[in-house]
Amino acid sequence: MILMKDIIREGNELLRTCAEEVSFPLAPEIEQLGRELLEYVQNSQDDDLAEKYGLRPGVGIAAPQVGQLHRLFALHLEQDNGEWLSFVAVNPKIVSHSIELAYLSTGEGCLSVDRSVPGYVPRYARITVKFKDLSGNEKRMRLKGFPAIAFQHELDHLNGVLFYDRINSDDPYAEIENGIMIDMGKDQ
Ligand code: NB4
Ligand code: NI
Repeated sequence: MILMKDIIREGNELLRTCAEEVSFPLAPEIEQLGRELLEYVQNSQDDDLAEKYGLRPGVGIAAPQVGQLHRLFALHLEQDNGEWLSFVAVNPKIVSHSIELAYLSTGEGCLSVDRSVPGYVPRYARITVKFKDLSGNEKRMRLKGFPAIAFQHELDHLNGVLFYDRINSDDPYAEIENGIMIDMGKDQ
């Protein structure tokens, strides 16, 4: 299982390197990696397991964060309608997106960034994405709100981008033109 010691932190160049497309059929070690990424986010949201293994909670994690420069990540989050979005995305792509932007009221954090970096992180408000699942099935979905933000945070990791690269360093909480705020309640 993935533990915090396996998660690389900012300063490691791998976090600033573009990851490679994955070829199908998946090599067993890549399939295993995908399963372990999803297992991490599921475990991290289980209070007992998180406590037992000292896991920092997450709704997503990308392969480069465990030093693997392959284009896949896992998401595990509850949507506003109570439905769970829980999958491993291989070779994910944004097919189309809104002009409108969106950002979390609380800003963002990252398992690979051991410090708080305050500020709004503007992202596309609505996206249509496509990716393959671990069995090679093509998936297409439309995302908005928090799921859209989380998907884009993970996709950034595959391109060596960290959330604070998108914060307006002169005025971190400057109003985001044509942007909607996603209320996350208390700080994450
Ligand atoms: C990725 C997220 C940062 C912003 C918003 C949030 C948490 C992460 C980073 C968008 C994607 C990890 C991956 C949380 C969290 C809400 C749901 C359910 C019960 C606790 C859990 C806490 F843990 N970010 N952490 N950061 N990243 N919400 N939640 N809660 O997930 O670096 O690249 O368990
Ligand atoms: Ni991250």
